[in-house]
Amino acid sequence: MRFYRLSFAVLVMLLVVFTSALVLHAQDDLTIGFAQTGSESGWRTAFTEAMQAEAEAQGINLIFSDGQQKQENQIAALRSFIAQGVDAIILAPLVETGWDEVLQEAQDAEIPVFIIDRNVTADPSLYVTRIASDFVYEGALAGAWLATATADRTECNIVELYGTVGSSPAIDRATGFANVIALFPNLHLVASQSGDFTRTGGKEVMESFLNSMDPSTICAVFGHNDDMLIGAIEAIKEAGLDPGDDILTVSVDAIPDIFKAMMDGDANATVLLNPEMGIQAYAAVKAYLAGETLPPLIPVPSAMYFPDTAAEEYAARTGS
Ligand code: GYE
Repeated sequence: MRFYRLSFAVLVMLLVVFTSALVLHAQDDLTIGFAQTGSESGWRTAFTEAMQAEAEAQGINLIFSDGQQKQENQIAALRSFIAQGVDAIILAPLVETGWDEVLQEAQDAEIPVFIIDRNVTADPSLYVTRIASDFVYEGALAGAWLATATADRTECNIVELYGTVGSSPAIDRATGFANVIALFPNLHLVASQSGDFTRTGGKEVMESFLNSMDPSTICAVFGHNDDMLIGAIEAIKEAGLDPGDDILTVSVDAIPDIFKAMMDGDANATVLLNPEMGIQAYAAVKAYLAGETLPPLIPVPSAMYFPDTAAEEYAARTGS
């Protein structure tokens, strides 16, 4: 009897060792398909590089696809990942809607999908979790800073450089910003137009604002990202005005070039969007594949930066 009890215990132990070896083995050979939106901004490029570097550091086989700002390319990438039988898919969606069908296809093929960065409106049962920052909060932070910076002004007309239409950061940052400025009667949002998160788009939109209204009546510009704001800085200078002084600026991302603009006195504030999300994303994939249950959202914290630390932040990011 004692012998049987002992051998049963040994059997259980062997089983545990065997299954954990299987899980470890599976995680050793992890193949993940990553569908990126494109390379529209400095932040996006930093995010792609961070995802690739972290995959390499962890020995993950990352199949990367650049959607080139087209949802159909991203859907095709997901279908190709499914056909290749990857262990998991990480999707950074361009826009919020239109994902249900392909997410259902992944689920039917038993391939778990993890959403990263931007949000989707799809049924949450079609993906495991989302790793992302709170874009409404980012917009609110930008609005709160502007309210403080203009507290001594009776009127402040603001123009907004809107991100990609239909993308969650554009929708949410606009909402967070509008919610806060609505609390301050001196703040007025007088114009908003999409620059598609690109530098050239931001410049064109700012030029059209400067041409369509008396430039001296523009008190501040809110850019949904730093790249559009940097484009706008050029337009403001070309119009003979002083960005960061005649027109206050606030934007989101905290890329090296916005710190450079702060060092030059051209930009006033930025909200951090951390591009180092690979660490959390791959940890989530591994935890899920090991049988853990994950929360529906894995939050990535934000912060704000101002000219006083710009040189330090620039040096930390560029090594110069
Ligand atoms: O702010 C912008 C990029 O999806 C939140 O996308 C992200 C945004 C980011 O193009 O620079």
